[in-house]
Amino acid sequence: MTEEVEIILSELDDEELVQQMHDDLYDGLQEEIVESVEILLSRQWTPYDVLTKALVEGMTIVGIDFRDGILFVPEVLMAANAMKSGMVVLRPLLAETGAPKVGKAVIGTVKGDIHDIGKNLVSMMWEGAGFEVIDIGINNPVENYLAAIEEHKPDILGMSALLTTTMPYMKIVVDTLVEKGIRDDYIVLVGGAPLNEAFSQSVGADAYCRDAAVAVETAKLLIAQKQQKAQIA
Ligand code: B1M
Repeated sequence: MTEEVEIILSELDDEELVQQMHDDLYDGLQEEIVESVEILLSRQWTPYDVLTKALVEGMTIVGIDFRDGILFVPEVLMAANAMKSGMVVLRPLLAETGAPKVGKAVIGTVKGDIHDIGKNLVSMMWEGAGFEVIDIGINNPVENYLAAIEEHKPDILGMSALLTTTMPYMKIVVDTLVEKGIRDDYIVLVGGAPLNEAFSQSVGADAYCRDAAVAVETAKLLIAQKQQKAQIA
């Protein structure tokens, strides 16, 4: 008979703890993930490093095994929920910059698509970089985007799609903005694992953001360019 050894998370060194977090994420263990996130933060890890090195890397492993048919939807959902619990701890820390607001963004996952982990990361990173972010959630028809931009008057409209079947919906949103004559009022940024730069151009977006860090850089850059143009005009 094999004896189960209880792991004391706080006794693991950083490398072992991150490895354990990847395993705990894989097993969907929310409490353990929250505890480990707190331990790393108490060891002076930056919230960004905890997010990218422990949580995002762990979720990448889950993604690979989902693709390969080793994990199925219920397990992936549990992993996603564990990741979200960790993000609850990190969110206020990433947002805590005290910097003046550099711009406003509306972001949402497109119609037919309920993936939101990547979008939530982008929201958090934007908030952390000093943006005011209005997150309209998942499964958004064009009407939701229109209502949100009408209400909040953002600089940026961000769209996320994780499925090859839902990514074309981004074109419907951009085309609707064009039809209404308001396309140029917004910087349109798109992202999600199946997208690329060529796709972004084909739907008429301003830029494709490979990941949350790129989403921050791109948003800052395009807002600065827009402000420069406005000054010249
Ligand atoms: Co889904 N799923 N899923 N899934 N799922 C994928 C996307 C898939 C690639 C898995 C696979 O087969 N390998 C595959 C899509 C295949 C395809 O279209 N080619 C797939 C499938 C098929 C499905 C279902 C159809 C499965 C089924 O029911 N048979 C179903 C669809 C449901 C629907 O949406 N209608 C489904 C369901 C689910 C769950 C509900 C179980 C769960 C989602 C839970 C949730 O989000 N709350 C889930 C998950 C978790 C995944 C994987 C495993 C992980 C996605 C993720 O969170 N990645 C995914 C496999 C994978 O991508 N490796 C998969 C981590 C996240 C940090 O990365 O989302 O890429 P990502 O975001 C990045 C960048 O892309 C970028 O920045 C983020 C941070 O760096 N980014 C943006 C994203 N959005 C952005 C927006 C921006 C800017 C940057 O705006 C400016």
